[in-house]
Amino acid sequence: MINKLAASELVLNDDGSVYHLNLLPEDLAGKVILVGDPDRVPKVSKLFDKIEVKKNKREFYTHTGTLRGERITVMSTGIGTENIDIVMNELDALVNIDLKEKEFKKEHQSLELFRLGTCGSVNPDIEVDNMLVTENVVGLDGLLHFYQDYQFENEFSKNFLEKFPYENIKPMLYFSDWAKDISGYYADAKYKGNTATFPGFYAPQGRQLRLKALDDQFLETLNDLGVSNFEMETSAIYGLSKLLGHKALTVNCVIANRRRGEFASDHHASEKMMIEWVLDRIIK
Ligand code: R1P
Ligand code: URA
Repeated sequence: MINKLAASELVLNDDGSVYHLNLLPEDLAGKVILVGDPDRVPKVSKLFDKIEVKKNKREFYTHTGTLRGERITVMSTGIGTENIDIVMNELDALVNIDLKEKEFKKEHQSLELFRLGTCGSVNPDIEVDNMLVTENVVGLDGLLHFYQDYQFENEFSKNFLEKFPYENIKPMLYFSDWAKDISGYYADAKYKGNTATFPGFYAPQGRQLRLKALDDQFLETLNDLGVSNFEMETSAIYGLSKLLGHKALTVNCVIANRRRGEFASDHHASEKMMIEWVLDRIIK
């Protein structure tokens, strides 16, 4: 492997910060909350004791501060796995690459990443306004096909791949080792499940406005294969965390029940409940 990275490969801003996230290594804590919506960042950081760093570029807003004496970062990723590709590689560069020398560090640092997102359930029994922790994730987005050594196997993935009926879509499956032992953080979560991540919100998730989706039975088919909920980031977070040696755990607030056609009556209240629930558990 080439050790010294070219300026075109590890791109830095004039102040030495990583190109898209606009952060320096000292701006980042070891525990990082990832949210999709930039407006969710201040909703999290207002619960910190103090905020030391506020930086942004494009859809990537970062606040770092302390909570109950521990350093913590919250960052928005925007929508989609293509943004997660940037977030994960640049977060990793901040801790595992010497940005001045452009060389890999000898000691590996593992980050603890917590996605706090929103999702739609495809299991009719999973009710809106509740949180769901992702154990396994099915990537139907395609990002991880561009990396080597990407496929992870367990019982869920074997069964899913064997029965997945759509020939033109190549699923990638990952799981969080961490979610298997969530006793440390999320033991009392109401729902644990298998999340599917998509490269879109409408037909990719089986929504039909004026255009027809691939299959009228898409939600039922995926639910029958064990999928509990749909969103747009977790496959890339779990897959790249695994490859880069970071720990990751997703909690999504269920704001839509797709099978019953229901949407949360007040998704801001559900989001607030999720933020408080997670912060209470990750920093005691
Ligand atoms: C779609 O509305 C967005 O909401 C979900 C999806 O994953 C997608 O990013 O998550 P966030 O609320 O974290 O953005
Ligand atoms: N986010 C998604 O990606 N899908 C939903 O149904 C709800 C939130």
